[in-house]
Amino acid sequence: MRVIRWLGLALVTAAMACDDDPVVAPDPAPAAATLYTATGDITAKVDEFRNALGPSNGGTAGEQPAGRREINWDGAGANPFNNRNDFPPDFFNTTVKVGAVYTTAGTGFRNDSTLFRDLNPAYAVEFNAFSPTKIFAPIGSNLVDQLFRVAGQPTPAVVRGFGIVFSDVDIAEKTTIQLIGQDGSVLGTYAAPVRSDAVGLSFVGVTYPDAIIARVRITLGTGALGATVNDVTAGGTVDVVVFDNVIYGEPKRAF
Ligand SMILES: [Ca+2]
Ligand SMILES: [Ca+2]
Ligand SMILES: [Ca+2]
Repeated sequence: MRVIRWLGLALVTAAMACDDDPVVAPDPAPAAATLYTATGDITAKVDEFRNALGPSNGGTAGEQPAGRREINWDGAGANPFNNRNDFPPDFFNTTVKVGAVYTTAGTGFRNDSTLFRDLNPAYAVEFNAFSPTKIFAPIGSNLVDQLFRVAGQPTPAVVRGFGIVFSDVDIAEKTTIQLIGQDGSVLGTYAAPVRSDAVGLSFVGVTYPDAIIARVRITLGTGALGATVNDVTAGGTVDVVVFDNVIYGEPKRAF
């Protein structure tokens, strides 16, 4: 009995001590991510991901209440810049107003209508389009970041989901999307599955309940494209990977 009374006193003391302490919020629980991956015939999984984000907002400027945005690289407006290494990194927020801006540690970006065979003839048998006929890659690096903006504005934004179609993922766990929050913290890193059929497409997408993704670091295989850089399945030493459609939640103004 005495032991119990002492324990009770100890608990009361502890509670009083807590009352005097500054209030410190507990660390927030990690947000629950929903993962979508597919290889081979990826169409159904891509549609499932699109539907999870909601209806398409097309190129409507300004923040919309819900839904998604998508870049397929195929629109005629991009034609003047295609098959060059200087595709404008903000094309998909200034010319086409879908709230996407790209950065890379490399030297530029290329939107290619030849399956990159004009860069290296050997690439034509490696790469394919999901949406014909243009596919995209950074030049001089295999890293590219996608940042989000309120569509058509310079205002930084966050999204609740991001998905991407890759072409020619040959090595497991190397082609990834790393989702990053407003404070720079890594929300999660997710790999695209290795290609499994003659077409060679892979999809990875992630959704969260709320718009918390401020940036996505996209890692394409293990090395940059190049005129003398052959793919690992064509006698080379690096896994070259490019991408096609990117699909993401409606960009919401970041606070
Ligand atoms: Ca395309
Ligand atoms: Ca290959
Ligand atoms: Ca490859």
